[in-house]
Amino acid sequence: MPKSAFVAIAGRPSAGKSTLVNALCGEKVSIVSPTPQTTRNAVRGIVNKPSGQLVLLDTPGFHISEKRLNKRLTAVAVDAFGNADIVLYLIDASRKPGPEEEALALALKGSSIKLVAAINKIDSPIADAAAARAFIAGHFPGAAILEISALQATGLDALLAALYEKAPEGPAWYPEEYYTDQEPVFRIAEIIREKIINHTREELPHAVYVSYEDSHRFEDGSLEASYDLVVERDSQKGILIGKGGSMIKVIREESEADLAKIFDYAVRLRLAVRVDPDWRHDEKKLKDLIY
Ligand SMILES: Nc1nc2c(ncn2[C@@H]2O[C@H](COP(=O)(O)OP(=O)(O)OP(=O)(O)O)[C@@H](O)[C@H]2O)c(=O)[nH]1
Ligand SMILES: [Mg+2]
Repeated sequence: MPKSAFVAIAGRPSAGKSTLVNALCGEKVSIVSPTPQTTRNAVRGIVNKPSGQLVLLDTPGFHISEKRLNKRLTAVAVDAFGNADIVLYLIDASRKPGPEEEALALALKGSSIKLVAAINKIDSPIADAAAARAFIAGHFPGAAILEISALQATGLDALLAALYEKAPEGPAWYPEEYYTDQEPVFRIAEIIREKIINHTREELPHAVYVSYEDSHRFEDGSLEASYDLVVERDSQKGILIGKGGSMIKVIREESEADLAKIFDYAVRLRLAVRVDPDWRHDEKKLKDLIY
């Protein structure tokens, strides 16, 4: 009987959760950036092996903050932990475990789910795997602890073996050829958001959402899709547009180049910038965008 499990990935912002999901799936499932709080949704990546199927749930980083957006992100993550068969707890060896790591460990301890722990970024010159190991062993005595580099794809076979060992028997949830269940409209918006995050600094990456407006399919199979890059204030519009439209052009071109690798049809983007005043304070909007 093959195995089948939902595996939620838990970790602080920038621990490398999305990089790991992409490495395990062998495809760009989830967007990645050096800016914390990049992932905003429980994004599913699917691993298919002869021994069965793992549905990986990438989650927003677990972060302690009074800001509405951050609270919502953490709530989405905690919700995913509760809905999983296994939690894969990812700890960043290049950062000291502080109060936030303690809070995350406590949140995971409270639930009765199976846990596998992985120490990530062991390739980093400042990695302290021993400190991470001691922290995990202190909170989860007897837990399986793997050492990996999601970036360099090392230690992943042993990690998969540990996950399959814990997985219950059961039928696959998705057809074997699937590596994600995301709709194209969402994936395109995410790729655009990744380019925005990677080209802007400080508050702007957090102040933007990407909204699908409409699309048109041509006879040759290509797709033209319109998206709005939505900011909180008028003063932020200029940054995204750039001098003579230079920034929005780079965002569009880099996005289209990535999309050409993901889809087997050409995607042309029409991007515009607009303001949705203080959207991060709007509870209903946050629920629509972050789930
Ligand atoms: N050196 C090193 N860097 C890594 C590794 N894994 C991820 N990173 C880097 O860490 C940063 C954050 O990676 P993400 O995968 O976006 O982290 P995340 O946990 O998904 O972050 P959020 O979505 O913000 O919670 C990026 O710059 C990655 O390139 C690793 O194994 N080694
Ligand atoms: Mg992420």
